[in-house]
Amino acid sequence: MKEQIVILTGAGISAESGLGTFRDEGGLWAKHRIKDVATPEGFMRDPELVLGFYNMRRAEAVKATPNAAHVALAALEAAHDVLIVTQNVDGLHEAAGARNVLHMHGSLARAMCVRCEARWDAPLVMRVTDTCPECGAAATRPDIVWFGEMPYGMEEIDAALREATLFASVGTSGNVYPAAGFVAEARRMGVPTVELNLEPSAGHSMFDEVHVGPASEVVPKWVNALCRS
Ligand code: BV8
Repeated sequence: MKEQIVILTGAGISAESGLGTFRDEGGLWAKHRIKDVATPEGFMRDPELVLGFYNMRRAEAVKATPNAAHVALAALEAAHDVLIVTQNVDGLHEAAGARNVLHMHGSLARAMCVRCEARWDAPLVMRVTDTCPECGAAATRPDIVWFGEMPYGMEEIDAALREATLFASVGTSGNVYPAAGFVAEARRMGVPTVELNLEPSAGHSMFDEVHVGPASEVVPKWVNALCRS
């Protein structure tokens, strides 16, 4: 049977590709304070610090390669209608061949203008002196959704959840809203829910099924079972 699957992914799916997660031991939020590097206020206070943080992550992301979990989710598109809603700002889902990917928290590959809100492909290294290609203002920033900012695609995500026959959550701690609330929304609409994570997340009890283990192992197994059903 062709499923309509909405798959939320988080930093855990990219961990085995060598990209840091946020809340694991030694994660990004152990080395940087969220309010300094992932809020608009932090950017206004010290744009160089914030651009440096994202330049470092962009340099790592361009060197990373998709792992078996990204590849398996991309393969799922051949057999089912899939929307990958990723909280991640790396491009590993697309690099693995996935076509229907929604970056709800933006992307390291994109930049935007604070003044005119134009968006374009980000240079590898962003500098405070960079100017907007549209309006010329020296007011560029990463096209990343920071805390307190509205995530992208919320209407599209709500519509996809309403049509879904299955909701899966892969590699996320379930700490950050509104993403962390999608499982409750799916349940309210009677959509079956499954979590695939290295360890049960904060919201694991909300899921009908929980597969515990590294994404590169549990995700291909889950995809194979789905494609056999
Ligand atoms: C908004 C930017 C409103 C890019 C990110 C109190 C209650 C409820 C909500 C709030 C509240 N106070 C404030 C809020 C709102 C806030 C929020 O939820 N805060 C939390 C901390 C309480 N949310 C917001 O501000 C959001 N916006 O609410 O806007 C609004 C409304 C109208 C108009 C305007 C505004 C915006 C949130 C987006 C922030 N940006 N990222 C970047 O720098 O990357 S958040 C960042 O953390 C990520 O993007 C991601 O979304 C989030 C969670 O990270 P995870 O992906 O889950 O990673 P984490 O490290 O936490 O977990 C990794 C998991 O992987 C673990 O479970 C681990 O076990 C697992 N794992 C590890 N290795 C593996 C593995 N799994 C499998 N295999 C492995 N190998």
